[in-house]
Amino acid sequence: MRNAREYNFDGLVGPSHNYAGLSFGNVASFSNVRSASNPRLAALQGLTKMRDLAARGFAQAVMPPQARPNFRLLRSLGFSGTDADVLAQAWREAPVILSCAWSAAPMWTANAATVSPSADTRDGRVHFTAANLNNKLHRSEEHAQATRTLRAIFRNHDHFVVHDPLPSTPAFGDEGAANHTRFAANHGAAGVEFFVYGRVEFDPSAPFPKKYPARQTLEASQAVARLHGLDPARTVFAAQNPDVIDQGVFHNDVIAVGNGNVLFYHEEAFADEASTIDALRRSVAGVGADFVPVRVAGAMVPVADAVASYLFNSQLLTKTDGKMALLVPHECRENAAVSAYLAGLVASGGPIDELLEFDLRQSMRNGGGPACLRLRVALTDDQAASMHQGVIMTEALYAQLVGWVERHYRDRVEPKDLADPQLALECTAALEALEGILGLPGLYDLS
Ligand code: SUG
Repeated sequence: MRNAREYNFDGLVGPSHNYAGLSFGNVASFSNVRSASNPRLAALQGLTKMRDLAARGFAQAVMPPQARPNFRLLRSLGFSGTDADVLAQAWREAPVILSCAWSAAPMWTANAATVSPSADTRDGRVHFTAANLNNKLHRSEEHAQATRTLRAIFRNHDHFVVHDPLPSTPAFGDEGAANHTRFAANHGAAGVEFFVYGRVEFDPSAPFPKKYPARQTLEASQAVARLHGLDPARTVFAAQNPDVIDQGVFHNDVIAVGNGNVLFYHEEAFADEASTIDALRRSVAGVGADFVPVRVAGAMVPVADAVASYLFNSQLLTKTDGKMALLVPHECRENAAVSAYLAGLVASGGPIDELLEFDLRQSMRNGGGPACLRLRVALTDDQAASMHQGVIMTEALYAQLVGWVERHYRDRVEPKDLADPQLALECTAALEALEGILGLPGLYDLS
C-alpha cells in the first residue's frame, strides 16, 4: 500500500456561465431556462469551496474552464462571416445552438473523465478517459479540450495515460466520473471500481427510462474498464433504476456517492438494490475492506427531495481521524426532510460525523452540485509531484484567481448577451490571462 491522497480537481466556472435550459432530464437546468446568471459570483462560490477545502488540509486543485463561444461548432453548422456575423446570424436563426456554443458546462468536471488510480490498473499508471458526453449537443465537444487539459496537467507518461474519448455514438454514451466511484481501504490501496449505467445498447430487453434520456451505457462503462486495465474481479457494473432517471436523476451522482469503504445512497438508486449491494460487499471484501452501505429510505427522504436538495451530490471526504465529512449545498438545509435526515446522520455514530455546507447556488441552478464540480484523482506522492504544480490550490493561487475573476467576469449574463461580440472578446482575454496564472501556455487554441 502506497501513500496516496485524493485530489479534487474543481472546475473553475467560466466567464460565460449562463442558464440556457439545455439539459432535458435535468430538472434545475429546465426550471431556470433563460434566467439571468452571475458568472462572477458563480466563479467566486466555486473558488471559496476550493480554498476552504485546501485550508482544511484536503488535496485540492483547479481545472481550467473551456474557451467560449465555440466558434468551431457554430461555423461547422453553417454560420459564417466575421465572428460578430456568426453570433448575429446564430442569434437570429438558431438561438438554442448559440447557447450551446456558449455553454459553461465544463465547470462540472465530474463529467470531464473517468479516472482509475494506479492501485487499480494493470500497468500501475493512473488512467483517464475523457467522457464523450454525446447525449447533449452543448457538452458533446467538451472532450477535445478536456483531453488537452488533462494531457497538459498529467504529462508524465511514466505515471499517467490520458485515453481518447470513446466513439461518439449512442452505444457508447459516456458521462465520466458522474457514474463511477471506487471503494478501498484508503486512497492508496487496491480498490473496487463501481460503474453505474442507465441503458444497455445491445440488449433491447434491458430496462430503460421512458421519459428522460439515460446518458450512460453499459457498453461505455465496460470499454472504459478495459482501456484502464481494471481487474474484472475488482470491477462492479450496476444498472441505475430507470424510474429515478425519469424523476430527474440524470447522473448516478445525483442519488449516490461513494468514498473509502462507504456508499451513501438512496434505496431507489439501483435497478436491483440487493444484488448491487451484495456484489459490492463481496468485491470490497476481496480488497480487504469492510463495505459500509449507508442507505437512505424513501420514507425519510423521497426521491423528489433528493433531487431538489442534491443531498447525494455531496462530497464525502475522509478526514485525518478516519471519519468522514459530508459536504452539502445550502439547499439541503432548506429542505425539511433532508435537513432532519442529516441531523440524525451525523449524530448516528456512523462513519459520517460532520457536515460542511456551501453556497453553490449559481451552479445548483443549472443542476450542478458540489460533487458535479469536482473530479477525483487519487495520486501517490510521486505522481502528485510529477503533475503540473500550477493548478494546485494554495492561498496564493486563490488570491490570484479571485483577482482574475474580478477583472474579467461580468456579474450578469442574459440570453441576449450571447449575441454580443464584446463578451466573446472578454472571454478570450480572460483565458489568455489564465494561461499565465496557471503556468500553462498554449493550454487553449485561441487562434
Ligand atoms: O450535464 N447541466 C449539466 C449538469 C451536470 C451535473 N454533473 C453531474 N451530475 N456530475 C448537465 O446536465 C445545464 C446547462 C444549461 O442548461 O445551460 C447543464 O449542462
